[in-house]
Amino acid sequence: MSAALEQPPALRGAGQGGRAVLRTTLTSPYGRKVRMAAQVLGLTDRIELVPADTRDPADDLRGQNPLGKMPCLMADGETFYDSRVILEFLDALSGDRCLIPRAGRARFRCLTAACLADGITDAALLMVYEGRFRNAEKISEEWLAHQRGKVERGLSALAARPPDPDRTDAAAISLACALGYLDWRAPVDWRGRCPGLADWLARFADAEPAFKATEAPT
Ligand SMILES: N[C@@H](CCC(=O)N[C@@H](CS)C(=O)NCC(=O)O)C(=O)O
Repeated sequence: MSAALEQPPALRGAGQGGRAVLRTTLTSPYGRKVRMAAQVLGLTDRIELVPADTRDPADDLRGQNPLGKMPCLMADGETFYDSRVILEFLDALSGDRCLIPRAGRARFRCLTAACLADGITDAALLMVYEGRFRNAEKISEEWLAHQRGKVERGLSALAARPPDPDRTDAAAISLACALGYLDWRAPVDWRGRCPGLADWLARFADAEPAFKATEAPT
């Protein structure tokens, strides 16, 4: 059978009803990217969410992703991580290719903006982990300042050139999830520093129902 005639993969897996399995908590900002993408692409019903505990050595997650990180998607006999790869996989699967432009300069601009937003989340997460994994007397203010600089410079760059708030692509999803995480963990006063980005998030949340629908329950 030629590749063109092959049955397309269908997000099948070991979840209930043969659904694919997504390992993530509802609070993970990267997991939220995937949950948002699935909703935007109309794939939510084909994915079962199975919570993961990244600190528990007995959790299967470390066997599924040797890095022990979530999100991790098991679909169609394969395991996919990290969130960027999963977004690309879901986008390709949906056939619409609306999250990441297929080719050209627009593709690399979108991916770079998404990486910048993810990098803000990475730095904010490292600030949170500094408090979580170290005893109070060992917390490094220098390290926290180093990470805070990344968050602040990243926010300034995105405030200067934000993605279109009326268009849900990978860059907008990453930025919205990064800002949602900053709201939750508050490692910097991002709303005070970047009121333009606060306006951006409000407009994006109005335009894209998947943002509010994927908020972690409080
Ligand atoms: N680049 C990864 C980052 C994933 C990540 O760091 N996830 C956090 C949870 S929000 C995690 O699994 N942390 C556990 C660890 O680093 O051991 C992605 O985009 O998926």
